[in-house]
Amino acid sequence: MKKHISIIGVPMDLGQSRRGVDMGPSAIRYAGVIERLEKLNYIIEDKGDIEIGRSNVDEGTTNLKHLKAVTEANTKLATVVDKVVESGSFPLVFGGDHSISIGTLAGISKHYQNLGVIWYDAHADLNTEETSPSGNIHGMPLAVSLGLGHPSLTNILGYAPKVKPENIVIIGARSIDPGEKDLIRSKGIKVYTMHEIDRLGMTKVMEETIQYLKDKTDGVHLSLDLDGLDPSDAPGVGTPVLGGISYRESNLAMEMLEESKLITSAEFVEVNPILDERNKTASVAVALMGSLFGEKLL
Ligand code: B3U
Ligand code: MN
Ligand code: MN
Repeated sequence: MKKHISIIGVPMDLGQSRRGVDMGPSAIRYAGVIERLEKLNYIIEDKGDIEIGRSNVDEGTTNLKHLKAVTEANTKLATVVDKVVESGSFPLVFGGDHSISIGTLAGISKHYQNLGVIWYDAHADLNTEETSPSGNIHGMPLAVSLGLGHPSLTNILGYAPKVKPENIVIIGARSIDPGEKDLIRSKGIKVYTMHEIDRLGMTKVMEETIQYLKDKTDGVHLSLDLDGLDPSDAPGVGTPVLGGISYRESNLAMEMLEESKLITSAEFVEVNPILDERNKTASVAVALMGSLFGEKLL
């Protein structure tokens, strides 16, 4: 039987402060994702985009920017993702900024006892309202998924937490805030910073990641922030950080994940075509999806 993939676009830019990332889903579709995955013999259902409300409501006492609109959009996303998982199709979500991971994980995790999460990112996204230097919710989704943060975010779909700290692996981190470092240490979260990637090489990092997750999880979600890659390979992102993972290393990582057969859902976020060079970053995202879904060089 042919495998089904359901694409969900989330044109969200309210989790951070640079406009244009709301055009990420269009840029990724324009870069030919559907044709690319159909060639690999999947049946693709494009569910279109989640509607993002843009009301300029008073947020009351919180420092969290656009809390209400981000909560509403993530609740809608969670409901759609939940149904996709229930139908047996593979959820493939396109951002939008990384705050959308709150909704993706809410929709997915209720179907698993022990969901694993690979967080491929220059940042740890482990801030809370108290530790955030910016108030931007895209710097918080992994903390929210651990049950830490504003209750309207942590309780989407009525349960928390969505993931356990021992089921998370962060790969590519190189810009980690002090409060995030404390949380990584206190929760014992596994992190491969650029230091470990350089020292061990991507092959070993992925072998260890797969080994670490394979026996204790019953599904693994890949949350890939394009700013995990080096800005020379993925310039179209809102918060580029020098010294990142190369395109080649990233393709290898995706190929190794494909071989492992561990990945049960994925999202590609933070593509901002306004800041990009001729849609390069969306094209990189699509190439990585090719590798993740089984494209071979020979
Ligand atoms: N850690 C910082 C910056 C940041 C997080 N995620 C991105 N940037 N893309 C913050 O604002 O929380
Ligand atoms: Mn991120
Ligand atoms: Mn990031």
